[in-house]
Amino acid sequence: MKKLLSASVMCADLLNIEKSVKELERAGIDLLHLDVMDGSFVPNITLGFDMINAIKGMTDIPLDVHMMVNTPAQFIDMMNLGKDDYLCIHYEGDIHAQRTLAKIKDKGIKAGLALNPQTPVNCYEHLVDYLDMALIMTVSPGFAGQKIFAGAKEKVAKTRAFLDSLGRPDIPIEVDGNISPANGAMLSKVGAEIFVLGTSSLFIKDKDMKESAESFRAIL
Ligand code: S6P
Ligand code: MG
Repeated sequence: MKKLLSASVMCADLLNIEKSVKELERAGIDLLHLDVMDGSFVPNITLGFDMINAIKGMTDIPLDVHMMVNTPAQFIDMMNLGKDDYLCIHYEGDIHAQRTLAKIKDKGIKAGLALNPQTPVNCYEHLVDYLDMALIMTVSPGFAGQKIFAGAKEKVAKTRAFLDSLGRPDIPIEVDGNISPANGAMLSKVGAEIFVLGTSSLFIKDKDMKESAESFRAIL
């Protein structure tokens, strides 16, 4: 699979969101990463469904929605997502993750399952039939600007080997949190294919986004 860049929209200029999205289009970004936080699963609150639907209406870049919420199933019907969009829930936020993933797929949306740093990769074992993507959190979720956790490289390598052993080399691994060019290159080598770009690589004051995106792509 082609390696994909997913821009973390919570790090963009939210007061000028349309301008920010056009800038990301110009930068050749592949996906727009939209963080939804509920103030309960994580100690922060971010983008809501009206904002997500408004963004969906202003661009052809597919969306990559990351639900950092408890019981995500209740929110699925509130978003206008399509066949090229990803909707990713957290294993830790849903004791009925199987049913929720099945619901996402029944709606024709690509389904993803995210794991916090301490959650073991074998959680994917009985759910691979419902997965279009595996999101490995490389920080504890909730905030931009954090430091990658110590076991991130080993965990991504282990996830790739585990999914391969289940006969699913086609399920891409997304990495999210402190994906700087150096960390991106390190994780690309051990199997990451989708990279969430935030303050560590794309949203840097006085730096051109197109140049940052192109130099990031060059090191993968
Ligand atoms: C936060 C969220 C992430 C951040 C992203 C920011 O937990 O899920 O998607 O927006 O990690 O990137 P950075 O480079 O500031 O860590
Ligand atoms: Mg995220």
